[in-house]
Amino acid sequence: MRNGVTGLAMFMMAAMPAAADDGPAVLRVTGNIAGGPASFALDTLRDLPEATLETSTVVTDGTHRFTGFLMRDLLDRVGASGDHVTASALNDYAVDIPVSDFRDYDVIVAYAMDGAPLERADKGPLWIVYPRDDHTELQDIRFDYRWVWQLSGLEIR
Ligand SMILES: Nc1nc2c(c(=O)[nH]1)N[C@H]1C(S)=C(S)[C@@H](COP(=O)(O)O)O[C@H]1N2
Ligand SMILES: [Mo]
Repeated sequence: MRNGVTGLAMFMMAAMPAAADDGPAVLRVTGNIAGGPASFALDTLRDLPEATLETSTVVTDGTHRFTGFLMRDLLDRVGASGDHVTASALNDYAVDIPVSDFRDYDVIVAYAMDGAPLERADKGPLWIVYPRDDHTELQDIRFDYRWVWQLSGLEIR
């Protein structure tokens, strides 16, 4: 039942542009997705199942608790099919990420750190966060590139 309701909500979420009262669109998903290009407001993304992870990062001191949603949940719910995701940012940074990362690891798209919303000036509003402390192989420059902060676009390819 819960899955049915969530599935319907997510289908509608994918099929419709962000509603005006959900605030401005912060993430655009394009490419090989079932419902066509979609833009999401932060409040809409918060409706995805919440995922948290605690990890250190290469750009902050100590460990932090990140809150967001699993990247694979978003890809599943928009009906993404492809091997790669090009993740792009507000500062025009872009990087190709193999979709296998999101199946092999609980990679999240974070909208909060230590309970506070991520601000644009502080890597937000969305930041791809890998569980780097849980997997030694993720403690590598190859993966550091994929921690896209100020995330604004995903193109499935
Ligand atoms: N939006 C955005 N995300 C980014 C980058 C960037 O320039 N812009 N640099 C990447 C690289 S090369 C690394 S090593 C890590 C840490 O980068 P930083 O030290 O510039 O924060 O973030 C990645 N994510
Ligand atoms: Mo880097």
